[in-house]
Amino acid sequence: MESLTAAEVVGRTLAALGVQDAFGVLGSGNFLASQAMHAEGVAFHHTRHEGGAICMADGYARVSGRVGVCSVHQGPGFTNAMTGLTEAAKSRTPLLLIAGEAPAAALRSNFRLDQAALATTVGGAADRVHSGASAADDVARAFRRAQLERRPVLLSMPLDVQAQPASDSTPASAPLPAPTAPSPTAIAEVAALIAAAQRPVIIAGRGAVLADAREPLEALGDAIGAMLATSAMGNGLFSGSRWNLGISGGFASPAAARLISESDLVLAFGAKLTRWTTRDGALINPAAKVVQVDLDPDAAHQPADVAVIGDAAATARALLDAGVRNEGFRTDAPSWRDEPFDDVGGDGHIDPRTLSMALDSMLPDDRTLAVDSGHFMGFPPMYLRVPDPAGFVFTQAFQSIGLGLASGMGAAIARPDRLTVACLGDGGALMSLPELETLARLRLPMLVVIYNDAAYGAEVHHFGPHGHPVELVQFPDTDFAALAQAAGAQGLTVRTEDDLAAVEPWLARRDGPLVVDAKITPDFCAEWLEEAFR
Ligand SMILES: Cc1ncc(C[n+]2csc(CCOP(=O)(O)OP(=O)(O)O)c2C)c(N)n1
Ligand SMILES: [Mg+2]
Repeated sequence: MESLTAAEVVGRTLAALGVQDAFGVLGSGNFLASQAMHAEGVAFHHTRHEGGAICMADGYARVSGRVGVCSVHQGPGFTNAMTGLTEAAKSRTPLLLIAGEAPAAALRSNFRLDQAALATTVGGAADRVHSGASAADDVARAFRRAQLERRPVLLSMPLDVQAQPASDSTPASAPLPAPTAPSPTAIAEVAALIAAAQRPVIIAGRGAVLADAREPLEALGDAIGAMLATSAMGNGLFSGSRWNLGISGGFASPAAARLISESDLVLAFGAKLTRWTTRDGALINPAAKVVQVDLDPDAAHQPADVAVIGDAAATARALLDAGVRNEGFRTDAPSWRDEPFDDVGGDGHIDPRTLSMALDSMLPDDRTLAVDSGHFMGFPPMYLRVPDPAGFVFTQAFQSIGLGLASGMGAAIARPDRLTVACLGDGGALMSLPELETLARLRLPMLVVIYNDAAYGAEVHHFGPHGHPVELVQFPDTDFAALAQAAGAQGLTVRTEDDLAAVEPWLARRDGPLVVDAKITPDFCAEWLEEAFR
């Protein structure tokens, strides 16, 4: 048999583990491993910046439930991926990042860098291919760790080790352990609080999504008469339910916010109750009891009356098994679409709410919504419905701008059965501009909507009202339709609702990406942002 190198075995092992797609930028340090996995049938999606590659792997993992795989060159290839890696770590995305590494003895290599320290400092785990003999096991261990710990794992591949002779070995695949069950004492304490409550509300977050907890949480809601809500990260978990209040926090409609703040028992499942989910605590009634169910004992951002260490689904089932019942309080959930507003469009600008509502009506329900960061970011989750949590990719765990486009692209590759819509600000779009070429080159049938106010609107609305000059964060208008066309995508400029009619024929074709440059009213500030900066 022809002899293999460790680099080749890395790629072959990833294919043997069932990896179907990988994302990356190739350099000499990751070429051979990536080529080897590609030769074994793994689709390799080449981006133009490692920041895009890591975000694509993250978005892919979030909507598919599979491990995202990203491949980068050592040193700068790796450091270019740092922001996306941090976002993935904070979002608990299972992701494997394979990276070249300068040989241990190459003390003067330009590429020399303590990659493991950097990866762990941002919340990832770090491992290494130790030798040719161990290469297959090293890959399998790192891969499993990403699944088990639900976080990104860096697998560094020192160049000298990559060249060592190695052989394939079938990676052992033990089943993943059962979800953590809550303690009976904790269940009894929660049951007592439920029995004493008049108006319980369930707020489910990303932990509930990862635990696949919709069904037991809905059953619990039925049993105890609770209204249902999610954090922004859990958006979509209760889609279609009559009792679904939507997102708790700044993005909640006034009617939903009132109902949450009137609740006397908040049951948080896999939701940290951050300042965003609670509007700085304002949505939690001072008299309300708070129950925090999480795998992480340190998850709570609010003091909880009862903290339960447990998986969200397992805990909801344990409560049902304990026979909890209450009449509670339920009412048909309000929605943003029922809230009237005065359209502020005109003068060549479209109101971002009008834009979002019109898109919601036009686009197929079977969709994935990816949203970048910025002032605009509330409009898509408020007005554009998603079918389930896999239909929502919200890259806000690190609150970075510029991650939404590539995350959406990864999601589009993972779920070609759905229309992916990436909503970006003009600032975030320009920060991720290299991936416009990738988007066009890969011919992803995606809709990119740029909420273009020709400004870092978040900063304009933050500092402007306090009397600061804001010209530094206001820019000449960018023609994104022209940029899209130059990159090989279709482009459309939208200034009125009527201009959106041109999206319809594209929807029928979906023959590659369409970039909509929506010139939104620049001086209109969303209420949630106004409130956050007050
Ligand atoms: C990488 C990064 N740099 C800077 C910021 C600070 N920041 C937050 S929002 C924002 C403006 C984003 O502008 P744009 O994408 O146009 O969205 P808008 O706020 O205008 O809706 C900036 C610069 C950030 N969050 N992340
Ligand atoms: Mg902007």
